[in-house]
Amino acid sequence: MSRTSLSRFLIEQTRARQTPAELRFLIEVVARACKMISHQVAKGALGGVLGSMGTENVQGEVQKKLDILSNEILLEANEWGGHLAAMASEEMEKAYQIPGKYPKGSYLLVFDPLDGSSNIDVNVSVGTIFSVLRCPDKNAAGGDLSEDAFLQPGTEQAAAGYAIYGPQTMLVLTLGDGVYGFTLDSEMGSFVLTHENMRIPETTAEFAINMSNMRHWEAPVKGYVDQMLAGETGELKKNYNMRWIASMVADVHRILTRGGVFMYPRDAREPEKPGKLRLLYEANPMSFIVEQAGGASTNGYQRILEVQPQSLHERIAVFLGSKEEVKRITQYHIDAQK
Ligand code: AHM
Ligand code: MG
Repeated sequence: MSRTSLSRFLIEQTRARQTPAELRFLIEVVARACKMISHQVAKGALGGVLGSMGTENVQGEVQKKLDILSNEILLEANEWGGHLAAMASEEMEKAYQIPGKYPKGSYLLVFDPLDGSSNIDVNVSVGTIFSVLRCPDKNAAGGDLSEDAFLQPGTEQAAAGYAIYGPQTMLVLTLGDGVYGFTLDSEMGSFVLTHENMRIPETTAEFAINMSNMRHWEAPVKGYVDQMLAGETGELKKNYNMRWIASMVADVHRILTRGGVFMYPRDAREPEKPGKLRLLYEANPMSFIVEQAGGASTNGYQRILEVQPQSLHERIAVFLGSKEEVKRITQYHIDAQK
């Protein structure tokens, strides 16, 4: 059986869609970095990589050793190739400038180096999420790139993807023309196309939310989840199943595979924060992937991809997955405003 490697897929895409070679190179470099992260994650206790660093990131979250290691792997892999103008990471307060000794390119890379960190020590799937933006021309001239260059709505993404480090390591990718999944053949060391044109079923009977926060939710979310829990006797008239892995990559991967709706609403624990997940590193790339797979994604009121970011580490409420349910929860929010 002839197999399509990630490299071949990218070359064929480049030919068919006139994707710039620089973008192809960028994706290959990110994929290579993900292979290295996968290798580190798989070593676990044997590699001495489990546990915390004893530091906090800019969002006040405890950093795990693997958070830092994964961040360094992505920076080192991507800084020298000449394809990037700058990078931004969930684990770094400020944008990362390409060192002066290397050429600069026309793309920006934004990532959450290891999402789902709370699962690292318990051997549950984690992942890397990334988003690629074009660097606005006005900033291309040289010198340090301002943070403003990254503040583009998700509709401007040139590519987005995630790697999931689970029973298999997979890379799931969109270049804006469908979603493709590649499984890492660890013997050959290459990603092989195994999931062509991934599609999210429009309807579902499965939802994902951290139920322990229920008492902090806003009324529309509480009302919607109450109806799902009521099952056949409620207004939705069907029984729902619930899953919550607490790794967005793993929850989104399940939804891409068999449907479902994922929710991380804003809540009253920290009222000044509009949700837990980050717009640039998590919500935008995942929303791009989900929409490209035929699903939908909103913050309860608006399509996430159309939200104009105000700052690098901005947070947002996220409702994404099967179209019918995302439409329903969005309607609950809109009705609550009337
Ligand atoms: P992280 O980027 O610090 O790992 O946080 C994001 C993660 C998501 O992967 C997941 O959906 C969510 O946080 C889980 O949050 P909670 O622990 O509140 O259930
Ligand atoms: Mg994350």
